[in-house]
Amino acid sequence: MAYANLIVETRDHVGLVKLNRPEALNALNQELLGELNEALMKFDADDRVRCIVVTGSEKAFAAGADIKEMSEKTAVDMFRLDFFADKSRGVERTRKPIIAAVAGYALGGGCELAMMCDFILAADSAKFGQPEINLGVIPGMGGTQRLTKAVGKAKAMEMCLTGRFMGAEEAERAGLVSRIVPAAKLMEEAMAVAAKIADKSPIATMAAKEAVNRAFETNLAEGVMFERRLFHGLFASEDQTEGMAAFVEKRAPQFRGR
Ligand code: CO8
Repeated sequence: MAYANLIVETRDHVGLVKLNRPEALNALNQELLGELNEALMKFDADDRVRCIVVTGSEKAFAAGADIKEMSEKTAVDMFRLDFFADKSRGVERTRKPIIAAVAGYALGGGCELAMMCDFILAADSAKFGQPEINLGVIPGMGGTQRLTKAVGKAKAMEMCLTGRFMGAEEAERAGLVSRIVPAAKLMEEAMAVAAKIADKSPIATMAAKEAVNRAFETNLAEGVMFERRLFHGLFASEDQTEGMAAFVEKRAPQFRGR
């Protein structure tokens, strides 16, 4: 299906979503986020897709929520619409791994969207920031929470209070991104990582995602118990039998998601 603000395609077992509002540096408006929600839910329901990559352009992953769309809204409008809550839920609800491949600006809602994904692969041109403070507001899609968990209080507080941007190297040092790659290689590398994930058992990658995410929601004892139960449960899958048999037989495993 064609979208007004996205380019969506499937390459082998990888679903690729490219945010495509170049005239506004991929600023997130309700229409774009609604489309993203729909595209992700479709990928999640499609058995051929085992990993998803979300990206933007060379200049901007996304320069934030659309300030022009928000500027006329009242508090009642925002509350009534539950602004962006529903529309951004697709990212959180997707059970398959999502990689954010970020080049250029990832600001405000753009930084928050990248952080909602499972990990961020950054081009050396990436710039992260929560500049909402310059507009008289604060992050509203989880930025104060996810940035703090990712980079710690000192950097998160400084960025949210001053609006300072963080370059790729600082972001990697601080733990916001998994790796930096040259901008020209970003998509090649993101697709290669996604293909590597897509080669694993999709049951196991979903379980790994759930278990790592649980670390943010619960205490250590509960998290470890959750992980152990998922680990035990994976022994009911054909993929576990295949993975371990393939190791013993010194051959490559064929995971079928069962
Ligand atoms: N919204 C709308 N339009 C934008 C946005 C945006 N966030 N960012 C850029 N644009 C538009 C510009 O208006 C411009 O359009 P036009 O040509 O029609 O004037 C076009 O994109 C190109 O932008 P610039 O000319 O400004 O490009 P520069 O290279 O000079 O600057 C910057 C790039 C530094 C990224 C600059 O565009 C900028 O500062 N943008 C705004 C960044 C920002 O403040 N982001 C935070 C927005 S608020 C937010 O994200 C809140 C999230 C929480 C929402 C959840 C609600 C519950």
